[in-house]
Amino acid sequence: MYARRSNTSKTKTHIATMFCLFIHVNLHAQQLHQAASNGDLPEPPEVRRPFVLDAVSDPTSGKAAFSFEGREVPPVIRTQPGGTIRVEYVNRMSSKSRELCVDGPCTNMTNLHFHGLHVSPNAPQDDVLLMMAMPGQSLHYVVDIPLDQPPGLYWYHTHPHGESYRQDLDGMSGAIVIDGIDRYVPEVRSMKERILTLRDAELHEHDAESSYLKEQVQLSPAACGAATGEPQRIFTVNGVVRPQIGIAPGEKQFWRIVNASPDLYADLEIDTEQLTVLALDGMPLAYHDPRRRTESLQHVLLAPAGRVETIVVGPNAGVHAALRTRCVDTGADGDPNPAMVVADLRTTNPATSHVPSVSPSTRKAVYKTLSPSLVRTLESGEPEFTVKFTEDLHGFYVNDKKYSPTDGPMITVKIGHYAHWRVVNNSHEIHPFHIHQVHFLVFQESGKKTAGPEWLDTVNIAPEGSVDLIMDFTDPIIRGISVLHCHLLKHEDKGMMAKILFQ
Ligand SMILES: [Cu+2]
Repeated sequence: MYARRSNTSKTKTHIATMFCLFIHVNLHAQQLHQAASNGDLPEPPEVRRPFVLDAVSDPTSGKAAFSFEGREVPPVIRTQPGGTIRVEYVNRMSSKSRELCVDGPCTNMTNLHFHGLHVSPNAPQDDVLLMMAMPGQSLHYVVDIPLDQPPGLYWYHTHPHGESYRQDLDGMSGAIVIDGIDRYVPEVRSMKERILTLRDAELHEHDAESSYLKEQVQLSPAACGAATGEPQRIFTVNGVVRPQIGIAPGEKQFWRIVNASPDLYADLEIDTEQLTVLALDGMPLAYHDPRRRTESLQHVLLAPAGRVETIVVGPNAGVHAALRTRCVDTGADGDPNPAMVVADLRTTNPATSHVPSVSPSTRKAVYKTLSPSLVRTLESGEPEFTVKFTEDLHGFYVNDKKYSPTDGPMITVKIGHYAHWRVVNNSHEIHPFHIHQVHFLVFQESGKKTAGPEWLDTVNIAPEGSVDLIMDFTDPIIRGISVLHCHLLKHEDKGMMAKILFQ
């Protein structure tokens, strides 16, 4: 049962005295500057043309970062179906890292993954296996977006096996918007659009600043699920701890939220309203069902890498509302994932708002409906392939195999069909399953039909649980060698990944 969490008068006092807080860990001087003193959500720069993205080692913290046009602020990449993303990715990181990766000091090799896009896994496109830049080297990406790419929110992040976790935790990620979601839900055309990229601030035990951060986000001290130990992270939004998001009473805004954390789950809700969801993992709900344009949801679980695109209505004047994450039970062997405040909604006058609106598109919507009889046949048949996630003290495994870069493909699939797959979690913690270049329909969780089957590219699997999926292997553009893996990136770095050949 939903219960409002905030005590209004107490929260008001809290906000009045609250000043915007930045963190040293993931903090970059320009972001500090950009957000200035009012705590407003910073708007990241956007890029539509070919651009240069530098990987740098921050001179103060030694942490890895993206640098764009001289500032350590990752841009939002924008294009449309049929467009091309051109990035010259230059590795200017130090060859002597001050940071630790899973196998010792990081080597600072790096590359890019374009998460969720239905594009080629071959160079110079979404290739995370052979495209790799050591410090001093560059990569030239030319990624062709197909005309039938579902318009929505995707993201890019680095994907060097063994070092993904550290780089992603340091903030090497950014949003990608494929324009045209208004073809499915025209009413968003008049709305202000906000892009919220959730990343992490690290907490340290017995540290005054960490205590302060925990207070700022009202980190719930109540026990949360079966995980033990102290919380290690809180969320930031566009690089800021608990920013304020301006919205007028009754105003409708279009929020596009990506969970770019390498290991925190976000179970998002807003105190005062239901979320009017248009898309999950970049996929408009209407893409597979033209009659289903939006869905009203009380809360939405975003595994690491997950996205939600939702209409938010400004609360009445004087009513405080926050965007929060609920506690997520990660299982007995999982990491604590407590409830906290992610951002506050701040009442503004719409006339003073400079946030841009959704740009209208002129093309017609593309739909991809599956016949109910095909779905029934796939669902009732035995799985064509089962992925099993396990872990022990020595590592993390897919089908009892720890990933090695020299491996051949674990599985070959013929392009041109839909396939029933099962992913089984034989461990005592949750794992998010992700496969590159493919969306799948989640129709069964731990043997039970899901209440609302959803098309996703990253799905959570409960401890000792399973999911049954209909994989969309129909698109010839994805031919080549790619990967599937757990999107808790520390698990991926420690072996929970496998190659797949799309043939
Ligand atoms: Cu995992």
